[in-house]
Amino acid sequence: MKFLKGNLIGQIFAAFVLAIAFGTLFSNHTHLVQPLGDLFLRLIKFIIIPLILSTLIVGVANSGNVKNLGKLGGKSILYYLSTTFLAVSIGLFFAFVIKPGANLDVSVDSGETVKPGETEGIVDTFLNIVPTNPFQSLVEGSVLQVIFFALFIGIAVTSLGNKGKPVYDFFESFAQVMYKITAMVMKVAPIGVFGLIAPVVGDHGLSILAPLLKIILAMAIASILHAIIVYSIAVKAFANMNPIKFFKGISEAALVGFSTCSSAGTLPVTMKNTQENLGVSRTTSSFVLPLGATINMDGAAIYQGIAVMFVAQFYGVNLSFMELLIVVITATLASIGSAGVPGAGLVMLTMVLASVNLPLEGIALVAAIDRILDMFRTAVNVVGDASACVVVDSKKEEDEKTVATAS
Ligand code: DAS
Repeated sequence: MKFLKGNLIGQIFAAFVLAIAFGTLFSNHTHLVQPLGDLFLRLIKFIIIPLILSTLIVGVANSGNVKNLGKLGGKSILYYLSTTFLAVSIGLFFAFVIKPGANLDVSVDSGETVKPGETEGIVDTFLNIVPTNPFQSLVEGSVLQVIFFALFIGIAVTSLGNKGKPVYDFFESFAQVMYKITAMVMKVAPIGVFGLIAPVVGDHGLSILAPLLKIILAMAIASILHAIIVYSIAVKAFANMNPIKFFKGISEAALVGFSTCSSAGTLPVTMKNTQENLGVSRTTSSFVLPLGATINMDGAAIYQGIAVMFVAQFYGVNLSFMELLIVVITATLASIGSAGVPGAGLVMLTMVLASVNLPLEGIALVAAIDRILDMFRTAVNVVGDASACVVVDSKKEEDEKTVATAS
C-alpha cells in the first residue's frame, strides 16, 4: 500500500476496483456511498466559475492583444470540428463492424420514450455567449458567458497599462488561490470516485447489461482507438509531444471525467493537468478548455455514430450514404449546442435520430445504460479538449517565434 502514498492516479484506480467490488457484492446498499460521490462532484463544480474567471482574465491580460486571442479561438474551433467529424465517422464504422443492434432480443418499452431533447441551435449558441448581466452569468455558472466576460476584462486590463495593474494583481492572486483549492479538492478524488462508481455498478446488474454488452463494447473500443489514433497523431504532429507523455499527463482528468460524466465539472482538473503535466500556458488552458468543455464533444460524437447505427440495426433500417453523411454533419453541429454535463449525448441523440427519420423510441433502448456509455463519452471529451490545448498552444508559440524572427 506504500506505493499508493502520494500517487493520486494509483489511489483513483484502487478506488475504481474497490467500487466495482463493493457495487457487485452489496448492490442493494450502494446508495449509502452515493453522497460521497455527490459531495465530490459539488466540490469540483464550486471551483469552476471562479477558476475560469480569474485564470482567463490573467491569461488574456498576459496574451497581449485581441489578434492573438482571435487566432487562438479560430484554431481551437477548427481543431474541434475536425476531430468531432472524425469521431462520428469512427463511431459509425465500429457500429457497422460490431452490429450491436442486430438481432437484439429486447423489447422497447414505448412508455419510456425519452422526451426529445433540445440543444441550442448554432446561432443561439453563439448569441448566448454574450451575457446581458455578467453577474447573473457568474451566479448561474454560464461557462461561455463567463469566458466572454473574462475576455473583455483581460483585454481592458491590458489596454489600461499601469492603471489596470491592481485589477491584474488581484485576479493573479485569486487564480493562485483557486489552483490551491483545486489541489486540495483533488486529494479526496479517490473517495469521490468510489462514491460515484459503486452505485453505477450496483444499479446496472448483469440482467440489464448482458443484452447491451455489444454497444458498450463498441463504445469502449471506438473511444479508446479514437483517442489513441487521433490524439496521438495530433499532439505528435503539431506539438511534437510524445503521446505517452500526453496520455499520462491527462490521466487524472480522464478518470475524473469518466467517474463524474461531466467534462464541465472536470474542468479544474483538466486545467491543472494540462498546465502542470503538459506544459500548456495558462492563457491557452484557461481559454481553450472551458470553450472545449462546452462545444467540443468527440466522445459524444462517437456515441452518436454508434447509437444511430444501433437503432437503425434494431429496427432493420439500412441508412444510405447520404443519410450517414447527414448523421456526421448533424452530430458534429449538435455537439456545439450541448453542455458538458451528464446525459448531454443522450439529448443530442434525439436530434440526430430525427435528422434521418429513425424512431425516437430507439432511445429507450440505450437510456437504461446511458450512465455507463456517458463515462466513455466524457473521458474522450476531456482528453480531446486537452489535446486541443496542446496543439493550439504549440502552434501559438510557433507563430510567436515566426513573428520574433521576422521582426
Ligand atoms: N456527459 C457529457 C460531458 O460532460 C458527455 C455526454 O453526455 O455526451 O462531456
